[in-house]
Amino acid sequence: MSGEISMIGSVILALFLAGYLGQQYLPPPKPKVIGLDLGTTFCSVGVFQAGTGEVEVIADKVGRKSIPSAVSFTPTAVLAGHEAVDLADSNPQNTIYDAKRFIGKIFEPEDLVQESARYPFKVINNNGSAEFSISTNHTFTVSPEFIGSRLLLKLRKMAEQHLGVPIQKAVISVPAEFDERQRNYTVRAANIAGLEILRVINEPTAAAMAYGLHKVDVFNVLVVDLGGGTLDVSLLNKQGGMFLTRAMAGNNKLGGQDFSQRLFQYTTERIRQEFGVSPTLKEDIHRLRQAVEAAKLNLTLQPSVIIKVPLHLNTNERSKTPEGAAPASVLFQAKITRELFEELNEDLFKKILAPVETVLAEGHLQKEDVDEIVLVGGSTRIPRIRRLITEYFGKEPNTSVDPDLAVVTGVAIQAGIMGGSWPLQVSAIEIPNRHLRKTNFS
Ligand SMILES: *[C@@H]1O[C@H](CO)[C@@H](O)[C@H](O)[C@H]1NC(C)=O
Ligand SMILES: *[C@@H]1O[C@H](CO)[C@@H](O)[C@H](O)[C@H]1NC(C)=O
Ligand SMILES: *[C@@H]1O[C@H](CO)[C@@H](O)[C@H](O)[C@H]1NC(C)=O
Ligand SMILES: *[C@@H]1O[C@H](CO)[C@@H](O)[C@H](O)[C@H]1NC(C)=O
Ligand SMILES: CC(=O)N[C@H]1CO[C@H](CO)[C@@H](O)[C@@H]1O
Repeated sequence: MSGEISMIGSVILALFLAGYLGQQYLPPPKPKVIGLDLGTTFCSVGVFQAGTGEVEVIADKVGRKSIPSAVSFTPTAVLAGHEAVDLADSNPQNTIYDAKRFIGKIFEPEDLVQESARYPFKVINNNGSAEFSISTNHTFTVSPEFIGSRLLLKLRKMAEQHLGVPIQKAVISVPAEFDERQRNYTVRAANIAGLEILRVINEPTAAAMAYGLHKVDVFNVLVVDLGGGTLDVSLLNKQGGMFLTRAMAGNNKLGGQDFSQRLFQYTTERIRQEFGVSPTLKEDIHRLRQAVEAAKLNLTLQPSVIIKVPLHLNTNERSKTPEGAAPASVLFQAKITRELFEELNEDLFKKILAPVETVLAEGHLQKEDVDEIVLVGGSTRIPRIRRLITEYFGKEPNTSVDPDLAVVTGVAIQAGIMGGSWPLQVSAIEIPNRHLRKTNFS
């Protein structure tokens, strides 16, 4: 009898030991909370991997770490991300982008009319809120938060596929200037996508966290976010583990598009000088714009690029020939140096400093008081812009994290904290600042 008991005891002990050892060697638990960056033009999802202690930004099947913030409606499907962009040309009225500019916002009727004039899709006014009118085989309206939900659902699916577990919880970022209503509607978008939002954090705070600034001894952090179309500058104060947004300023008409436009104007002028006419065919202009965009990106890494674009120009002699004559095919070639690109944009680049000075003045700080400068947004890759900021502050900004993924990286760290897979001492909390207003230069 006692032998039996001791045998049972040994079995229990063995099981206990096996469990203990197993726990030591078992893979770390899968992340349960995802971090979401619902951007105006691109969205991303990331997770904090407890095993490696690193953030993983989740890629799609072809390795792309962000999806365009576009949703397209067809009679049979609702597509989000790249699939939606593929339809933008053939289905422009039913392909919605920039929905974040409308989410949770109450508009004056005339402002909404002005906003909607910029888009190929129909924006309608529902008692001050924007809605989008869709016409497939029937006509209906959708809200900005519904558009957001389709993007978030896509990101959730990407995460579930990658992690192999269902996901129901998330942390999401919003612009610091979002008011309570805009935050609520962003949360609603996530709820429609079947996600519970554990915390909403400001994008600049997330960017600061991507650099681990919640863990180190810094006090004043300046975040410069320069994207495709807008500049946002935020001054953060860190007290203990808490971030407070002290001041915000920006320019909602300054970004990468404007820098490309300057180069585009320069190349069309060169074409006019060389061939006597400017390109007018839609396809020519499209090809030239693509070449200019590629050149802009290349000039970040290389001192010069050669632009080569085949064009079909209606040159002077040709326009006198009888109707039906094909336009002349020419090859436009030009060498573009980084110096030229910088000269073309110097006045625009300098505009970045105005909101920087404003937030410093509003925060009653000298530029020497700024402990760390964080750069976010694709346009902060431009070497001249980095130099401008370095020279202004007399110190290097923090740039080691991909500026397009800094926000999602920080949100994923916060998601890791909320999911409990992060050592306890570092929990970043944000103090809401309800009285803050953003100064806009534009
Ligand atoms: C639209 O087309 C889809 C697919 O062909 C069909 O399922 C749906 O019932 C149609 N809706 C209307 C209102 O005709
Ligand atoms: C329209 O909005 C106002 C406030 O924004 C609200 O008081 C009113 O009830 C709304 N009307 C309808 C029909 O929803
Ligand atoms: C936002 O949501 C909270 C919680 O649901 C609610 O108490 C608050 O009134 C909402 N605020 C606005 C402006 O919609
Ligand atoms: C940009 O650089 C890549 C390789 O670095 C090259 O393949 C591409 O042709 C370049 N584009 C232009 C417009 O020069
Ligand atoms: C220029 C630079 O890299 N500065 C700082 C970036 O952020 C880290 C904190 O994680 C600092 O230690 C670096 O010095």
